Amino acid sequence: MLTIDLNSQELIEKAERDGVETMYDRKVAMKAQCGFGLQGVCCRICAAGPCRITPKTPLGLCGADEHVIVGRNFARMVAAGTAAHSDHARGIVHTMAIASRDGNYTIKDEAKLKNLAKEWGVETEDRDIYDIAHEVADIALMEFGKPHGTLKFLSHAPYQRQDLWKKHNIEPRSIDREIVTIMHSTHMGCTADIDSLINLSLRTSLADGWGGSMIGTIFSDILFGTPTVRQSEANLGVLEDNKVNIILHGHEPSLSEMIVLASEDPELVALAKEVGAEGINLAGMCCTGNEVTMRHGVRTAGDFHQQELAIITGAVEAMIVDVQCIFPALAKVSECYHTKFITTSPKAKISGSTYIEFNEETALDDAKKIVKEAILNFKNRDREKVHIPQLKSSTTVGFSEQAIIGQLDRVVNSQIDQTGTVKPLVDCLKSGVLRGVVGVVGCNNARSVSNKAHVTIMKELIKNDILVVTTGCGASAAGKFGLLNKEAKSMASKGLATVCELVDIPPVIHLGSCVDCSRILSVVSEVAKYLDMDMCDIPVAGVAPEWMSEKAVAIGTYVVGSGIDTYLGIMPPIGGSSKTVEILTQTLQDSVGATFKVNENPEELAQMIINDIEKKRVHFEELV
Ligand code: XCC
Ligand code: SF4
Repeated sequence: MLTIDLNSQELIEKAERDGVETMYDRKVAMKAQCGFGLQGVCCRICAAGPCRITPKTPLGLCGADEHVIVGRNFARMVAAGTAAHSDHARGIVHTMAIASRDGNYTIKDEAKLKNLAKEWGVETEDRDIYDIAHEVADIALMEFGKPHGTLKFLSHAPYQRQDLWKKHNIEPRSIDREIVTIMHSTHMGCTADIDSLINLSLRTSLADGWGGSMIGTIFSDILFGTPTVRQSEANLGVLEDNKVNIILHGHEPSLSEMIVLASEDPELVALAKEVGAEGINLAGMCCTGNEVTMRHGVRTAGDFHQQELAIITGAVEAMIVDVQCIFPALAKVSECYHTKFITTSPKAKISGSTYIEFNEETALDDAKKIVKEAILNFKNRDREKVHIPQLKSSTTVGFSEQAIIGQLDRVVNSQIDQTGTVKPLVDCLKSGVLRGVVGVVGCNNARSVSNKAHVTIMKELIKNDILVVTTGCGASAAGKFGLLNKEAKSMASKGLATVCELVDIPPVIHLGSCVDCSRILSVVSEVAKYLDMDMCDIPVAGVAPEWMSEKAVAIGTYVVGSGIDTYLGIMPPIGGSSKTVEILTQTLQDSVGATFKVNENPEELAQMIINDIEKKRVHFEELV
């Protein structure tokens, strides 16, 4: 089986009939993957190589052994992932720096901005909110390259965690600097010590979680609004036969927010009617999909593995992308249908696409131009080629940290006078009604069956009184399979189902896009601080059942660096170095209080998590 998603199965068959190649065909054609690559023991860092480690050639030409080679490759994955999240965040901060009262971008969450301004010592009294915004943005931009000190958001962690980071010299300085340090240290002839390579990886990844990603989340909330709870739907069944279908794919909300605005423009709506459509239907994909469903209820078309399939429905007028997780293959697939594949970012130009550059300065005009392209393409839709699969599920989305606390307040503020805290969540954890909270996040990976591990693991966890929070393509999977629906509490065990009933939440909570994994850090940190514990003492865990991207490696590493055990359903390319495996899966327990655990069998992985949460509870219950 290739995927457990029935819509996907239908469209894979349609692709075959249409003679269109997809990732699933390439997966079959690729057959065996490179063993050296899988083990991480191929080094291409200098042009004397590639050097590949085998029993007969245990050293590269420079004498680097398998630990050095694997460690350097791992560190570079962390650096690339951190760069991607953080450069996305930088874009958002630059956008905030040009926000203005009568411009395209305004400040939507003034309270959050003022809180941050106060935290950073920016004057707020009697000041125009936009002056505050610009000063705060300037300070944030310095976080990327400031010459002195460490990252400001480290102070959001419990003091025990901050002390630990200091003790192990993994407090990130500025974001870009950590990335550069890894690129330098992994250059030919630099760091050749596996412990140091892992330490560098930890420090850089923490610059992602408590730096780039956290800035991305907080600044997006300030600019575009902190998500609130709302209803939506997920899966390719959200595409509509009689409307102009536009898919928003990629990551940065600065583009998608403008497309949402443009799609409501009366002139463009009228134009859509003129060309014979009933209106404009936006649908999201990957993390952009998560951003717009969280803030606007825009329905989710699908996840990473459905990007080609969406076009294969024959019903998509435009696939609009910015950066990250975009298959170059979309150019070729869209040629087989009428779909316009529109790239917009100078950071991700793709040959064969229609490039319409999106500039923050001219954002709304650019967005209108893009939406217009889509509308004008409606007439080219070939009715013969259209097949929209029917399945979709209803979802409840929009759980920012504030929305979660708001939801908790609604239930308990009648009993206690202390609102605005995580106390109810803490009480549920203390009493054991909830055994723990687990973040199930990340991509789809062609090495496994699409969505199977996500769905299996989420279902197992909620059957065992474990509340699941989710982001990224994991969240899309949850949405598609009905797990983000409040009715899904019927799949949960008694304790969790009661909590869901009382707090009026689904058993799997959608926290947003992948940069929003920082929301998970924030919630766990608040719980820990409430209890005066470190984050590693709380019965929580992170899981990336089907991860594939370098960004996921950065996330997994900062989650471990934050004291939260991380479970992977796909083995990272480290198997060729026993020392790397040992450090990541065992030794880190002594330094950061958490490790990675890997099992490619989803049922077994779920059981491991459940057992480990119970073990963590023993220690936790002693402490509370
Ligand atoms: Fe990409 Fe963010 Fe992975 Fe999905 S989950 S495949 S990284 S879109 Ni982030
Ligand atoms: Fe080979 Fe060393 Fe060059 Fe890597 S850095 S390619 S191991 S010589």
